[in-house]
Amino acid sequence: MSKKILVINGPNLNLLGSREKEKYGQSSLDDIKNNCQIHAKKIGIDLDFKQSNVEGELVNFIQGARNTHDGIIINAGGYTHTSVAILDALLAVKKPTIELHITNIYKREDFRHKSLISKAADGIICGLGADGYVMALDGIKKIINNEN
Ligand code: CA2
Repeated sequence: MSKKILVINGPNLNLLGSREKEKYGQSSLDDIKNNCQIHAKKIGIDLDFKQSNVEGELVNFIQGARNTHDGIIINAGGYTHTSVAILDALLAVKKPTIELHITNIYKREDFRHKSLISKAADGIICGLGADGYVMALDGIKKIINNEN
């Protein structure tokens, strides 16, 4: 049976492609979702793709993946740098996890240099733009199949 991956997007990522294009690129979140779905089909994985601006909803998405998904790709947006609750949820569900950022957070303001959720991540992709999402699918497939 094919592996099922949950892609979770945090606050303000619903604005992608409409503002701050010089920072976050031209692609909308729907464009990214479509690209992910095309790539997922190509590599034989099932995909769910979600976004919320609400911290507790992100926690619910993670908890909801416990019995339904084989891995998590998460761009927690600004909550990356603040959310113990998201870290705790990821640690609790213990799924293969990739942390993802469109921008290189280490090239930006100091407060973005610390990620609270990295402790729960098997791998991190950052600074590769929207392409990072598709790369994360390849990465999580390898982690799940122990090919990394
Ligand atoms: O680089 C990333 O993917 C981030 O997770 C994006 C977050 C930021 O707080 C993190 O430090 C790094 C912000 C997402 C905001 O997205 C927008 C998109 C378009 C217009 C405005 C905001």
